[in-house]
Amino acid sequence: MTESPVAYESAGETGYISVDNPPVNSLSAAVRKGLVEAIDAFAADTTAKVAVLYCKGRTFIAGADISEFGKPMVEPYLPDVISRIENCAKPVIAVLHGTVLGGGLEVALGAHGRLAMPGTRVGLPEVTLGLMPGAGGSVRLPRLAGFAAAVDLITSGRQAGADEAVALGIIDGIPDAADPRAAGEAEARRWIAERRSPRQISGLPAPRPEEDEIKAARARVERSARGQIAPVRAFETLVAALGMPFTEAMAFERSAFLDLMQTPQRAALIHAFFAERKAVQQEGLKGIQPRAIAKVGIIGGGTMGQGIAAAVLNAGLDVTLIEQDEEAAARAAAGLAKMQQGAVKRGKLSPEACDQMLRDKFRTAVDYAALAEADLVIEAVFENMDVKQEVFRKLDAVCRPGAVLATNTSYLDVNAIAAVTSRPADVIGLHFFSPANIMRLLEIVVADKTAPEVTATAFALAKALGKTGVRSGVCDGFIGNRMMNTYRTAADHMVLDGASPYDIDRALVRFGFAMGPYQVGDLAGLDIGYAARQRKAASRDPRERVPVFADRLVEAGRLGRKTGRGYYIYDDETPQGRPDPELEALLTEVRAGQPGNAATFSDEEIVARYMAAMVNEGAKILEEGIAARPLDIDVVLLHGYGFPRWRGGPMHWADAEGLGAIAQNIARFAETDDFFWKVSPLLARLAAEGRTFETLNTGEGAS
Ligand code: 3H9
Repeated sequence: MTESPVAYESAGETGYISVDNPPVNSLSAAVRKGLVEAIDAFAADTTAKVAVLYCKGRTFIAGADISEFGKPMVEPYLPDVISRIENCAKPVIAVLHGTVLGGGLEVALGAHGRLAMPGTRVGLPEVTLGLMPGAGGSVRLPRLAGFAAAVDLITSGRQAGADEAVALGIIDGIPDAADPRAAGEAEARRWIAERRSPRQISGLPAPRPEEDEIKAARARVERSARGQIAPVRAFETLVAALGMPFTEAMAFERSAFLDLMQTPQRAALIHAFFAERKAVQQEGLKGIQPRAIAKVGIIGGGTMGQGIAAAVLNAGLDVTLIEQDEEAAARAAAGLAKMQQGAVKRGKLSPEACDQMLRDKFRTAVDYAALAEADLVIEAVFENMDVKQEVFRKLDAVCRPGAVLATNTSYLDVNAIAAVTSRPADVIGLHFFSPANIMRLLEIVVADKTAPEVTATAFALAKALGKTGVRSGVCDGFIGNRMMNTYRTAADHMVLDGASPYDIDRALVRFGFAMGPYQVGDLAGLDIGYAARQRKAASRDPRERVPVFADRLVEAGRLGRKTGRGYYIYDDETPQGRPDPELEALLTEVRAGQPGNAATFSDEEIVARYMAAMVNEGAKILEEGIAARPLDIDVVLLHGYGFPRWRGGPMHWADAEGLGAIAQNIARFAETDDFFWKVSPLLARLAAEGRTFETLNTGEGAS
């Protein structure tokens, strides 16, 4: 028989219930069963007057065991476990530490008193998994903390720090004790001396918010839900349950929770949760020690170089930034300081820490010799092969043996960059996304000769910077930009064939993207794509369709937001952009003489083409081994390209949509354009075999 992860220990007048289920003490079936048995043991313990419930390891219970979701539920169910705790005739005090989330907080709300160690964070993050609290969280929290706080925490899923949790009445205090057990011991002694009896949250009256307050809160929740059903369902359930007796309210919450459990959004969000964690787990790197990184050099102090410098400094590392001359170096330093001030304003950085890091950990230089001691150098200069190769030649000359040499190129061949050095094994691509101090994605581009130790170092760096590293092989644009180029092209073809860019943006925002492709283009600057098209013009296949309209805009000086006009017009009245009435005339002119230029595209057709292009390119990327697993692609699109998280990423979306349907769509599109639309053999094979991309994530049937 395996030992229970929950223990009951009788120690005189205090009983201790401890949970030990690493890594995060999630509420597996064994923990739920163990909790019931421990409560029974406490109830039967005639000497113990108060029980202390605490957890071993890094955190109090961090929630239900997410890996059990989607599988048949096993008794005892969590609401029943919590009700056993709450209905215990003797008081139970929960002592919290770490991240007390979801079912973990619900367990704590079943206890009769709650303390939280300094640094504890509490929250009900179920909506971030497409769920809502399912074990009394939305029924007990309003009774304890009031309507507004409960709605805020439950519909946003955000975590509150210990101080805020005290202010909201969620916990009773923050003890000054060595550990949760010691804190519980002292509190139990106090309760025994004061002869306290259990205080049940279920016995408190539910708040009665005014209609206006409910209406305003509903509007806020609906506005921020952006396509997600869980926050809205959680809100409506919470509100309706306020008018019900406690037991009825609990059953009502449970039924909404079980409904949400069946939704594709829940499956997608949980896929995203595990994909993020699996992306950084690299089987091939097990046991390989990363190199120590303390001193980082950055070449190039433009927006990207500044963002990388900020991210590296925020991780506590030392930065030397190289610019061409003193003036450019001063500009870069000023830009960085402004960026860090922004972090101070957002409360992400204390003013003292900001001053200290800029003073002690950051310097600029114009001479590469300043990089002699660097452990890692990240090049972020102009995107041009000759320029980058020149930088790497210089780095090769000055850097110490063992230094990792990284390029932040977003398209160029990392093998060709490595080849100009005498140490290609030390060269790797680190593709940051702008703004680099904020965006979570880091594409780790492993070149042919990159040493595994260098790749391991890149993953360790990503973790230290608080980013999610995703491994990519070398190809034009790596995983993300290569896919973006393809789905952007599918959008451009629709425009050439008669669709309005505004309709395309609208359809894709409705699908859940943060922005449509033409809004993104305006934000990034239309000159970027223009320059790339000019570069490739000479080698272009004559069958390739060129988005002439995009060239025309640039040639007319309409570069996007930075010039106040691109696809949209940006002015004081409409800083977010409004459609330009002159664009249609330009499009009509460009389309004249093109085949199929009178086509109309429904929102559904727009999404079908855009997504088919994305998924098909993803399949090609897998076939070529550029991405190792479909989940890596999902993480790239989720964290770097505004893909709606509640759809799980393009490859997960494709599985849910059905690979057969997507392959058929591609065949239909190819009837009029078989140059662009070529179904990936991998996609065709999976579709024919009735398989999903997910089977490649698990290794099942992979080839
Ligand atoms: C819920 O509670 C529903 C209830 O209302 C009702 C029920 C009836 N389950 O993130 P990390 C694993 S919904 C299973 O790298 P960190 C994770 O996969 C749940 N596994 O560490 C990883 O495994 P591996 C509400 C879990 O320190 C390892 O633990 N709760 C769970 O950066 C370490 O995780 C949540 O949504 C879980 N619940 O962050 C909390 N949590 O090493 C979700 C983690 O094999 N969890 N794992 O890759 C988190 O937010 C973070 O994991 C946490 C720790 C903040 C706890």
